[in-house]
This record gives sequence, structure tokens and C-alpha cells, in this order.
Amino acid sequence: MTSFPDNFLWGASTSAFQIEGGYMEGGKGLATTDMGTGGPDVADNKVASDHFHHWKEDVDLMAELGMKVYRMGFSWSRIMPDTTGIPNAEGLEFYDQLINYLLEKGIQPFVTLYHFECPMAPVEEFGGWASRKMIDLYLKYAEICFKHFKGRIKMWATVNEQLIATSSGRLNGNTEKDPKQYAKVLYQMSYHVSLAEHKAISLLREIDSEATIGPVCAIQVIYPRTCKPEDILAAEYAEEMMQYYLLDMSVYGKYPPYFESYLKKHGLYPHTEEDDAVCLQDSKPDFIGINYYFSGCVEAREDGPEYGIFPPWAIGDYKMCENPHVLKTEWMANGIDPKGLMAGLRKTYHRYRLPMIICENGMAYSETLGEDHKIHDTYRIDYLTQHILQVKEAVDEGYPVFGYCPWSFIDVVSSHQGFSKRYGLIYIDRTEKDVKECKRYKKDSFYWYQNVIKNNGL
Ligand code: BGP
Repeated sequence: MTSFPDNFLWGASTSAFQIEGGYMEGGKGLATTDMGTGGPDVADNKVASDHFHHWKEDVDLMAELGMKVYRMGFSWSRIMPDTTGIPNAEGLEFYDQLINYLLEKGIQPFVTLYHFECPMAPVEEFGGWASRKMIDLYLKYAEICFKHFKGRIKMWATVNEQLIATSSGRLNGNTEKDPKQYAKVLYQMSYHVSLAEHKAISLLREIDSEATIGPVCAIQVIYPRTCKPEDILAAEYAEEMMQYYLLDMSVYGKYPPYFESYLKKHGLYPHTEEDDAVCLQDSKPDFIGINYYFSGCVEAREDGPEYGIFPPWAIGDYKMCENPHVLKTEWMANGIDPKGLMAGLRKTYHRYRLPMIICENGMAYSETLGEDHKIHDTYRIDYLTQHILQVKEAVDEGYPVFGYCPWSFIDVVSSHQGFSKRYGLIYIDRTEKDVKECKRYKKDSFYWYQNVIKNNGL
């Protein structure tokens, strides 16, 4: 029996565009994520898990699970459908009901403001994050949320996985065709996101000094393929190009030297303005949200950068490669590596000295409901057990991890691979194309996790 600290926040995660559905209902504006989530053969997010119509039932299920915190997202385009800065009353009303009911059930809402879903209006009007105008719009949206939910929402996340949010043109509207120019826009967007994040943190301090806020980072635990010194350095470069440049900006308001010199050397450094440095260094997050699914492996790159490859952020003095030591499955193509979580928590804490909460960690699997209406997901129970054990070890060693939220509370539509890729503790009865009634069925992992929470440990 491994017991966690008494106030440990057990929860579960979702994001707005992946769970809600309610496409264009209740005054919602269009978002990039409404344009499809991965091609013609897979589910889009128009219905998703139909949480928009099942929210009450879902909160009842969260209460039954025993969740202490619900890591969720607001849909920016539901709250602010256009660029006028005027909120959509119906959108706020939807979240009022949801937040109030969560609080009534004793579940703390932990809300991400920006989780991949970019409103289309600013993308069409001025190119979204490519323009500084987006900073003001995000700030207006944040201000509306901070004021409206003051006293009810005490934990906010600024941005989910800035790495992906700024790399995926499908999510942010970067339509540059030339691969190098695409990368230039990517880093300009990312710089604007960092400015917006700092301004939002400062704004929250003014509006609600009791609330806390932090970024959510997809931590990159990168191993060198061999012990060749070149590979060891390549792994360090990779972590800097995929993680530290983002978190260094969030926490210290500066880019790390290698990243900065790399961008300058290749003509990718963003346009900055005089007062930016003050704004970037004026605020600091309260915590770091950690998303972790798998680790990565690299080797040294001897040739120059290669643009236009996937993932698009994989430019730098390294090449991604296979790690033969981790177990790969259908949907976990990079392999399963619980120890990587421990490595990531250690490195993140050593560099930033901030408390951490696991915002996402989970196991994807293709599942179909049996005749008994059950899903015996032992693979997921095993995955989560192994990762929770690493969190426990970190906590025991003194690392300040104050919560754990597996991805995902219920099955949701994947960010880019439809509905067959399921992570939920609860099964949603729908297929890629047939949404049926989206009935909820508890998987074996639901009951298992319910016990974990009840026992405050494994
Ligand atoms: C993270 C995102 C989540 C979720 C998760 C699972 O990167 O923050 O929103 O999508 O990954 O990934 P996928 O949906 O690609 O399977």
C-alpha cells in the first residue's frame, strides 16, 4: 500500500474541443478545431463525447469516481466567438452551470484557457497568433474568465502544450507553404503566446490574488541513442528545442542560450519589441502542469536542419530515432516508459523549483463494448499503476508533485486521430461516424481508479 499526502489532488482530465461537441450551439463561434480533427475517415469534434448535453451526468460520474479536481478546458470560441471582445452570454451560462455543479459536488475546477482550440475569427482577420493583436484578444478573454469566475475557479492553466499548439498549423492557422518560412511563423507565434501568457498571469494577480496559475507543458524526456558524446549533447539540444525554451520563457521570461543562438543562426528568431523583456520577466507562474505519455530518443545530426518533416518542431542538432528498450503498442508508437515520468519530474523541478501537477498521462487503446457492456482494460490499469508508482517515488524523494490527473476522464475525440483511439476511464458508445446516443459505460479502470482515490494510493 503506497499512501500519498492527505491533500493530494486526485483528478482526471479533458479538454473542451475534445469532449464538448455542441458545435455552433449556444452562440459558439467557429474554431480551428471545428475544421476536422484528422481527415475524412475519422470523427470530427461536432459531437465529440456530447458533454455539452451530458455535462450533469458527467459531473455525477466524477463525483462517483471521487475526483477532487477536474482538469478541464474552456472553449475560447464559446466564450468569445468573434474579435469584438464581447462575451457570449450563453457560453458563460453553460460554464456557470458546469462550474457550479462541480463545486456543489465538492470537485475543484482547474481550467485551461487555451487548449489547442483557436477561434477562427482572429485567424481569418489577422492570422491569429502570427499577429500581436492575438495577445490583446487572449488577454480580453482571460479577463472575462478571471472576473466572471472569481472565487469559483482557483486554479487556471494559461496554455496547454505550447509546443504542439504553435507547431500544428491545423490548430493555429499557420498556412505557410515554404517549410522554413513555416518554422519562422511558428516561432513568432510561440513568442506571442509567451507574451500573452505573462500578461495573463499579471492580470490574474490584479483580479484575483487568491487564484493560482501555470502553464501545462508536454514534458520531453529525451534519451541519447548511445553514450557517444555527440548523442548525449544531441539529447540535451533536443530537450532545449522542445521543452526548455518554452518553460524558460514561462518561468524566467528568457530563451536559453543554445535555443536563442540556434534561431538566430538560422534566421528564425522572432520579431520582438522594446518593452517585451520587462513584461516577460514581470510575472512567474505558481506551478507547472505536466503532460507525459512517453519519452523520446535522439542521435546527433551531422547535416543541417531539415524543415518540413514531422514533427515540425524536430529541427535542431538532433534526429529523432527509435528506442529499442521501450514497449510499443498500436497507439503508443513511441513506447511505454514509466521511468521517463520520474526523469521528467526530476529535471523539471531542478530547473524551475516550482510545484508540479500531472495534468495528463494515459494509455490509448482501440476498444469496443462487449456484450456485457464492459471494458476490461487491464492494459490501462497497468499503465496508470506504473506511472502512479513513479509519481509516488518522486513525492517520497521530496519532489513537490501535488496532484495527478490521468487523460482522460471519459473517451474523447483524439487531437488528430479520431474516436477509435480511446484513453477514457469511461467508455463512450459511439464510433468514428455513428455518434449514436453517446451512452456512458464505466470501464474496469474506473472502478480501479475509484479505489486508488478512496485509499489515497495504490
Ligand atoms: C495531449 C493533448 C491532449 C490529448 C492527448 C492525447 O498532447 O494535450 O489534448 O489529445 O495529448 O493525444 P491524442 O489525442 O493525440 O491521442
